[in-house]
Amino acid sequence: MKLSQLALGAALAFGFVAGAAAQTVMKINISTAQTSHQGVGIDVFAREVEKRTNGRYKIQTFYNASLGSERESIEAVQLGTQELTLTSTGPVPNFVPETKILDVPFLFRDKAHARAVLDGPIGAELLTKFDAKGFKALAWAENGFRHMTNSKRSVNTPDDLKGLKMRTMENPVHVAAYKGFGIVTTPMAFAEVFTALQQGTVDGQENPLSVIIASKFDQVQKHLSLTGHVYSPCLFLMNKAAFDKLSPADKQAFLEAAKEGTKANRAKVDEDDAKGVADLRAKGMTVVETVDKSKFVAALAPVNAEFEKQFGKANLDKIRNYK
Ligand code: EAX
Repeated sequence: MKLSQLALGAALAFGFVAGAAAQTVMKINISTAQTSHQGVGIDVFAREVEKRTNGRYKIQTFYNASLGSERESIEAVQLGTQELTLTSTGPVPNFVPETKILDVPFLFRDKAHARAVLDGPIGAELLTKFDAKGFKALAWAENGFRHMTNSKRSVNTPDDLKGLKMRTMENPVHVAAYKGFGIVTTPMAFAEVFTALQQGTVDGQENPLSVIIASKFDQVQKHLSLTGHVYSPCLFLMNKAAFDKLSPADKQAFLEAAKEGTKANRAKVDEDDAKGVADLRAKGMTVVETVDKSKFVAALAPVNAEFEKQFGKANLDKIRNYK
């Protein structure tokens, strides 16, 4: 072999090794479809990480709970067997109990209020609570205001909820609140919900319009009521050790990519909220657009008294009155 050939071989071999070493591949997943508000969020996140690190980090995206349910994925991120996940905060209190306060029904007036709280000092402080549990919480994102669907009847007043068997998230605050409405609660991972609705294991479920649309629940549910009973945040979560290994500039890149992902994700929630009702009616659902919220709030008075004891009225008021 000529010297020049040897040099070329060495350069190729070195180039290959250096190239392989220079790109770190990480995984992120969601429980909903790629077309969903969450899918848009992680697709933008992946693109922005690659762009901002000049391709040194590649983010592989997985949809439809193909890597596991939200609870399983949070666990995997905590253990470090998976680097990243975008999840609703539904199962998060099992890991970081401080987030539970956000699940209190009728806490937020509207999306602008919720986003302001999460993007402000209250949200920032909550994000720091993840560090001690093995996570780096990169940013809040959004699932949206949750609404009730079922196969039995139109829900106009809280009385209409009595006796309905509904799937809930694996979240203690939700379960307590929905029991307060007289709902028969069945906590279940999201991936099982479509089949449970189809087979009639449960009568209904509750989720934001974005999730109802992306998951085609109109195929297995007749009635939708815009109860907006609870706001559902999402979170970009990363394994803490994986984050700590990044250079300062790359840390910044991941944080900014998550912010960009959130922007796209919230824009899609807004689009779904604007078009969702017409879309779901066209697919055959009966939609109650306006309910008397004060009646739903009143029905939860005993449960709310419990929540005020548990979380402290001052803490709840701090969120309620945040401007
Ligand atoms: O994150 O479990 C749920 O109902 C969630 O809202 C859904 O998985 C989207």
